[in-house]
Formats: sequence, structure tokens, C-alpha cells
Amino acid sequence: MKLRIAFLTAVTGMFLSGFAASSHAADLTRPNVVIIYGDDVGFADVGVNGSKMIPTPNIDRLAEGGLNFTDGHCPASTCSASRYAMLTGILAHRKNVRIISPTSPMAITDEYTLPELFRDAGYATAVIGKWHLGLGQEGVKTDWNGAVKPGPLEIGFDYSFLLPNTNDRVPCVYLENHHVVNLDPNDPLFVMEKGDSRSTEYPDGRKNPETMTFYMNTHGHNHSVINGIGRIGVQYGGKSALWDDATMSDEFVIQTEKWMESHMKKTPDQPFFLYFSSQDIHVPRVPHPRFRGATELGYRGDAMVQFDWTTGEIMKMLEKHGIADNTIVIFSSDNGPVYDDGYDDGTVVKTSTEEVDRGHDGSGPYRGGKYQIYEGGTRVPFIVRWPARIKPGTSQALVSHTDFMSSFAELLEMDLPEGAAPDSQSNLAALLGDDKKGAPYQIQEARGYALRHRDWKLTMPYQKWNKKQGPQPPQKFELFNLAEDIGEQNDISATNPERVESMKAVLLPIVDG
Ligand code: NG6
Ligand code: CA
Repeated sequence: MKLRIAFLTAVTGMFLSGFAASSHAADLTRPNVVIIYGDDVGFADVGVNGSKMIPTPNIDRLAEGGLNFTDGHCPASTCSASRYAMLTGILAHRKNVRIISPTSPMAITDEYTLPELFRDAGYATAVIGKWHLGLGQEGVKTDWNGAVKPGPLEIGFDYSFLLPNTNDRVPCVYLENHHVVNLDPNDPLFVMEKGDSRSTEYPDGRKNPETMTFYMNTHGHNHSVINGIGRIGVQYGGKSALWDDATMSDEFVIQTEKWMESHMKKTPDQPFFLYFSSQDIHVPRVPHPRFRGATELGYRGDAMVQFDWTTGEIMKMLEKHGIADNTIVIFSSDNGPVYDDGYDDGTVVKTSTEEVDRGHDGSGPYRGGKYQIYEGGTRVPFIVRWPARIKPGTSQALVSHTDFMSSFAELLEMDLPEGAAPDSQSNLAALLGDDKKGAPYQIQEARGYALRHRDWKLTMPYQKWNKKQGPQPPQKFELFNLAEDIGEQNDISATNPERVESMKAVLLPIVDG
């Protein structure tokens, strides 16, 4: 009798949990969401968008199983600005967020954020990888030997494992939640600010350039030399906590695996939002030796192959836990491609106007790249995969990371708080493949601004430019019709004055606001 009850209970339990599991799998308002964010990965650095010289089978597979957006944009053509707008739905210029320095405080303060939206909807939330949105409080010197905060945990993430700034900036250590990993209290860590008297304990690249043994700098990147690579900023101490550049991708994969295992063990039915942010293929490009030689393009191409591997590992984790079908995986990048971004790593560029590295063009048919306002600066790989809901294919809809806030709010059936995410428009139908057009307009930020309206693009003049910043930005309002001129070669503003005026009327109030 006892046995029978036990058996019945087991069967009912199986039925119930089976039912619960399948109803969870079919819960289209609560899928897991994983953003795999690359760094400086251009539109055509992935095979599915035309890269022939860099094999990216895992990313291509992701695209085959999802929607590949060919007019998908990051908010800006540099890192911090893009990430700020993606996580807040606020364009970065409104808060003067530019490229963040090693000593900058948290850029996000009281804004309502994407992780908060997910958390409010009942999700577990985590960020693993590059942060570059500042850490610590404005006006207070960050104590890297104590609790480093505010940081991601104060803006909606339950867990964080970070590369605090960028891989070319100090401190060259990992930060797990509030604390530096492997820090020896007998060798405290300092990030020098102007006026600090302590000299660096690492070689100073300005005085001893011969210590930059991995490769030399081409511009900047000559303060503390760590692992034979000159960095931006000066670090003192923290030797036991130094990262190894060559194993950074492995480290992020291991930490993601750990986090996902623990989540699936403790709360398998709770959906999660994971913002996975790779350092690849930002400089200094130091792929693990097992990837070196994977392409004929040296460090840059090989780092991209490494990032493809990383993407495949994340997909394997989702499959292992049986959650790949009801997980939205977004693959994208924070800005367009760049070749020489400060180190002599062998990347070769023939001309400064149309940048091509030994036959490989990371922006494909689009003009420009990182830092620039032309399409190559913000039009990046943009893949959305969700087998439970999205029919695979290609979409030409105009979409942007700025719209994630409103789009996910709609998907989760959540109301954004009053005043939150003012620059975010819901583009959910386009992201799901139901709307072929996408946003009626979109703002792009760089050194200067641009407005997209369908196939029309208006760029705004930017005069505060100097040669060191790369190709010259527009010096007057320019108008392009991308339907006929995908490479933005023919400025037709002079023959379309009315369109210029009507587009200015949309762009200028947003830029000035
Ligand atoms: C620039 C750096 C560049 C890179 C960039 C940030 C110099 C001369 N240039 O200031 O190397 O670090 O900032 O890149 O130091 S981003 O992708 O994080 O925006
Ligand atoms: Ca970047």
C-alpha cells in the first residue's frame, strides 16, 4: 500500500513537474534572455554577414536558427555610450557619457535599468564580462581593497563578474560582486588619480618602452605596463590579482558556467537575464595560444574566432540545461570595427578612408567604423534567436539596442516607471519578426549625431575634431539615401533641402534636449 502511494505520488509528481516544465517552456512572456555583447565587432566580422577570412561557425549557426537583422544598430559608435543607452533607454549624450576613464564613478545612478526591469518581472539577473560604465561614487575615491560600489549590484544585477573597464585600461584585475578577485591584503591595489604621489610599481611605458614586450603601442597605452602590454592609466599593487590576457575568454566562460549551474540547481524555474559582455575583439587582442593562427589576419581575426568559440560555449550551456528553446539569445556588438586602436598588433590598414585589413573589411559595404557617425560605426551584427517564438530568417527592419527597454517591457507585460527610458521605443514586433519595417526613426551617436528615417540618413556636423581622432567627421549637414547609396558616398543634401529641414526638426531637439 505504502509502495503504491509512493508510486502514485511519484507519477503525479512527474506529471505535475513535467507539466510545470512544459508550461514553463511554453511561457512566452517569461523566456530567459541572454545578450552576448561583443566589443568592436563589425557588421561583417561574422560569416553570416559576409566575412570570408574569419570563420565564425557558431555565430552563423545562431543566425541560421534565429533572425539576422541587417539594419540593426548599437546606440553609439563607442562602448560606454552604447552600453549606457542599452541599459537605460536614455541616449548617452543626455548624461554626457563618453568613453569612461579608469577612475570614473558609475555612469548610471538613479536611472531605471534593463536589469531592474527583469528583476521586477521576477528574473534572476547577472552580468559577466566587460563593464566600462564606471564604478564607485562621484566625488569619493574608489577603494579597490574594500567594497567597490556602487556598481552593477546597485542597478539591478544580482551577480557580477567583471572586467572593470576595458582590457586596455587599469586595473587589470577581475571584480566579483563588490570585491577584487584574489587580492592579497599585503599587496593592496591602487588606481592612480591625478595628484597621487605614489609611483607605479609596474614599468612605465613612457620611460621604458622596451618593457612593452608583447607588442608596442601605436598611440596612448603607455602608462603601466602589465603582462608586457602598455595600458591606459596607472596601477599600483594588486599583483596576485592580475588577470592573464590570454585566458580572459576562458575565465568568462568558466564563470558563466558556474553561475548558470548554480542558478539551475537552486531556482530552475526562475527565468534569468544574463548580460554576457566579451572583451573580444577590443585591443589589446590577446587570443589564447590555441586560437593563434586560426586566421590569416593575426591577432584581430584570431580574437574573433575566440569570440565565436565563446558564443558556442554559451549555446552549449543552454542546451545542456534544456533551455535553449525558450531562451532569447541576442548576439551583437557595442560599436563598429577598428583596426589599429593603439597597438602595433599586426593589423594592416591600407587607406584611412576605406579601412580594409589584408582583404578583410569588418564593416562590409558600410562606411566607416568605430568612433564614426557613418553606418559602419553603429550597424553591427544583430541576431535574435528564440526557437519557441521566432521564425528564422533575415530582417531588414531598423532596430537598436536603445529600444530593448521598451521592447522587453512590452514582452514581459510590465509598465516602465514614469519618465523611465525616454529614448526607447518598443520595437518588439520587429524583434520577433512580425514587423518588417522597425522603428520609423533612430538616433545614432558618435563624435556628432545622425538621424535615420527609413532609408534616409542625416548626419550632423561635428567640428571639435582633430587628426588624432581618425577620419574626419561631417563638417556640414549631409543627407544620404541608403536605398541607392549604401556606402554613404553621395551627399544629396543640396538637392533635398526640404527633407534636410524636416529631419533636422526631429534630430535637433533630441540632441539639444
Ligand atoms: C580610446 C583609446 C582606444 C580605446 C577607446 C575605447 C587611446 C589613444 N585610444 O581613448 O584604444 O580604448 O578609447 O574603446 O587611448 S571602447 O570600445 O571601450 O569605446
Ligand atoms: Ca567597443
